[in-house]
Amino acid sequence: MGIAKILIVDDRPENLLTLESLLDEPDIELVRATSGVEALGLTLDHDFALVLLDVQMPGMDGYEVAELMRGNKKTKHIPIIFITAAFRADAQVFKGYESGAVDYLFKPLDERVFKSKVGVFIELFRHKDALSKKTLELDRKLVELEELQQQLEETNEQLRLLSTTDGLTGLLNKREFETVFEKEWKRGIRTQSPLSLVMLDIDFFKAYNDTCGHAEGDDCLKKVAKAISDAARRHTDMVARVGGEEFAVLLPETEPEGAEHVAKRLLKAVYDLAIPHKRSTTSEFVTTSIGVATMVPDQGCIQRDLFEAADDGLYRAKEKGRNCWCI
Ligand code: GH3
Ligand code: MG
Ligand code: MG
Ligand code: MG
Repeated sequence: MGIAKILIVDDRPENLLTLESLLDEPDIELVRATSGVEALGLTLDHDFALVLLDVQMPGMDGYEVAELMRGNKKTKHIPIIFITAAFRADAQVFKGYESGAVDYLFKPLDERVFKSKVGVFIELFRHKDALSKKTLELDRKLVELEELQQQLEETNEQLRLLSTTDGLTGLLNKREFETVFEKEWKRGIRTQSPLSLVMLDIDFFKAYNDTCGHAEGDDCLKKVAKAISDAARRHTDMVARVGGEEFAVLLPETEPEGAEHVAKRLLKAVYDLAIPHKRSTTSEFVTTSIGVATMVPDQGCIQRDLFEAADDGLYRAKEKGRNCWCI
């Protein structure tokens, strides 16, 4: 248990001695003042559990000290007990309460009454002290919890990215693409607007890997992915890596003409990367074959039909000689 500090204020040293003898306890520390001014100064420097204040003092009297303490933010919470020779019926007693005293004690002091009243304030002080320590501890815990919460959010975001994107290219992965595709298909049913799908496959990529090595193959995949991503310009366009060297671009609310336009742009964007490909029979550079399809969801068709139509287009583009697109 901590030490409780009590300020005793009296202009007469013999009165201070009486108070000291009554308060001679190991868990109480006494601080003495023999004037109002001295007492006020001390209340600013210490955290007192209680002030025992003489009323009649030359210069600044007890009432003035109490009023000034109540008027100061730093000292207004400190309990004050007046010690006076006045009688209980004396009108002065009320003045004391008005100036901010919490209690009165009368001289000559009754030891039992004195000790029990002082004891109440020491108890109160200890409770307050323990409470403010708990509050501090709780504040610290709260900060820790907020930090943990933030870490958790960051981890969740990392997990979300890991589970929805492709590690090599940063594009949506196949699973996320299927989720998005289904969502857009359902939205298309509600809005009855056309949904287009473009499927791309890199030409002779096995040969590219075989001649340049797997690492350079990966590098090529990254470049192609970025070119496709940059060329799909609408913020609603969704680009995914759906196979080793296969990509899908979903174009919501896009008519066939718009989708064909995008297909042409994608074809050119990859070609313009000018990545040398020695074993391609159609071009000196890495190229793609592209299939395009458009459907208004639910008008006599299911989601799978759109995927198969785009895939058919891709197959025909390969048949046609690659580095081209087909509807
Ligand atoms: P086609 O023109 O008919 O599409 O021929 P292709 O060689 O591109 O097609 P195929 O399906 O025979 O080969 C695809 C190759 O893609 C096989 C594999 O070496 C390569 N590949 C698939 N995934 C990866 C990958 O993550 N990194 C690398 N470097 N290569 C990959
Ligand atoms: Mg006095
Ligand atoms: Mg393929
Ligand atoms: Mg291929």
